[in-house]
Amino acid sequence: MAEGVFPRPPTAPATCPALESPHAPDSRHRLNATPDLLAIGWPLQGDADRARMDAWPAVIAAHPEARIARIVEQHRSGYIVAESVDEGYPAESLPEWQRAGGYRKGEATPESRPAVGDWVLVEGADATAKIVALLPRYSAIKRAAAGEHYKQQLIAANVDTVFVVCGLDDDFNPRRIERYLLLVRSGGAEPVVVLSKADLAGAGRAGAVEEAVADLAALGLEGLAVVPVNARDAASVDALAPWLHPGRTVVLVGSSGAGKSTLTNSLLGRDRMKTGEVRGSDSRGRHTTTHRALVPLPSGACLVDTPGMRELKPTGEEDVTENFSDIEALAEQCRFRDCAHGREPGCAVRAAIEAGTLDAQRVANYYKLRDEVAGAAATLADRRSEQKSTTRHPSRVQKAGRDKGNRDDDYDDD
Ligand SMILES: Nc1nc2c(ncn2[C@@H]2O[C@H](COP(=O)(O)OP(=O)(O)OP(=O)(O)O)[C@@H](O)[C@H]2O)c(=O)[nH]1
Ligand SMILES: [Mg+2]
Ligand SMILES: [Zn+2]
Repeated sequence: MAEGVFPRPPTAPATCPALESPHAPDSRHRLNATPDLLAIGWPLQGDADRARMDAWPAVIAAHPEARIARIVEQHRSGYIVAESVDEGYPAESLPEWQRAGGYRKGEATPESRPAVGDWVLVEGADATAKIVALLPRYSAIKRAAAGEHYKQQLIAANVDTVFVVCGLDDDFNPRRIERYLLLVRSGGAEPVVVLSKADLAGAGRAGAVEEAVADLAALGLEGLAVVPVNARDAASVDALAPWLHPGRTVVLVGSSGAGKSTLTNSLLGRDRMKTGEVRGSDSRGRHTTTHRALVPLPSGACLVDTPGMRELKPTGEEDVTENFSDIEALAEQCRFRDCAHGREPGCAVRAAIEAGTLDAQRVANYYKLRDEVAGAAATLADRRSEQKSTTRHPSRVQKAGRDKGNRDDDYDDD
């Protein structure tokens, strides 16, 4: 558990002022934020925020006794929620969220259970604090969980921006970054590539940072921000300020050892998250961070630190073409509509590769990702139809619930 914040259950369950007048003529009135909620990332009241909170008043009105809180930590054993910067406490979740999540009838799918960043309604205080509802989320960063069975894993909810952290030591790999961007974009958040360890790039060789930035520019992703930093240096991480305004939530993703927790500490101005040395031989991290945690920053933004993950399997809901629109545009110019860009005459994709204007590896990555997404989409469709048709098997479901409790999914896979 993170130092200095938890647990301190609210002794007097102060009703959130936003909920004080459940019969106000305009139910939107109850979405007015308190300073406490604003400090943990409550969306500011701009029109865009209002629109994405459209469905909230109805849920809030259905629980007049409840207080608004945010999930700030997610452990295998359960959730920590907070109602302000310094109040975090364990809260019991709904029984259906405590059962092993799956796609059998009657089970809550993993992605329908709360994750760090979710806004929830809580009733009761101290040991009786209980999450009673989940406010519909406006963005969700997810992947298919590692492992042989199809399962979605929610990395964080209600985030505006995802910092894809990639170390400029042996960690740097444009193909892997491309994968991250696919998952981030389909989750409804803006990706920013943060190239950490800029001070170590190319073992100090001049121009190494610029080369990495150029490699990413070659991905052809218009408007993609790429920010090289030394995560240990507060002045250097200032370059991330444009994404760290009040009311905004940012999640850090990247492999173990990339510097996510180091960055968190530098932005926070103190060492709250534990960090760990990487292996000298291959720069791999040691999975120092083991749970996701939301940290309010002095800038007013919230940052979610996560455990490292290397493998990123698509869930099947991604739109691959959106991320490779340049290749799609070329393919439209091929002579044959069903051109496989192999030996067909008049292939515009192959011509571009031969002319050196398109990277062959990137094309290969595109088709690989497209096939993976298609495979995952087929499995997802199967699971969803199974969930509709199979009858529940009570003994199995109960056993799973007893054994696993409020388990979280596998975090790490590299
Ligand atoms: N020189 C240098 N070292 C860095 C930088 N960022 C991180 N490190 C070091 O890299 C190691 C790993 O950093 P962490 O912040 O623990 O990495 P992490 O991404 O949180 O790793 P996990 O929690 O395992 O996922 C630590 O020894 C950091 O001091 C950087 O920009 N420059
Ligand atoms: Mg960490
Ligand atoms: Zn072709």
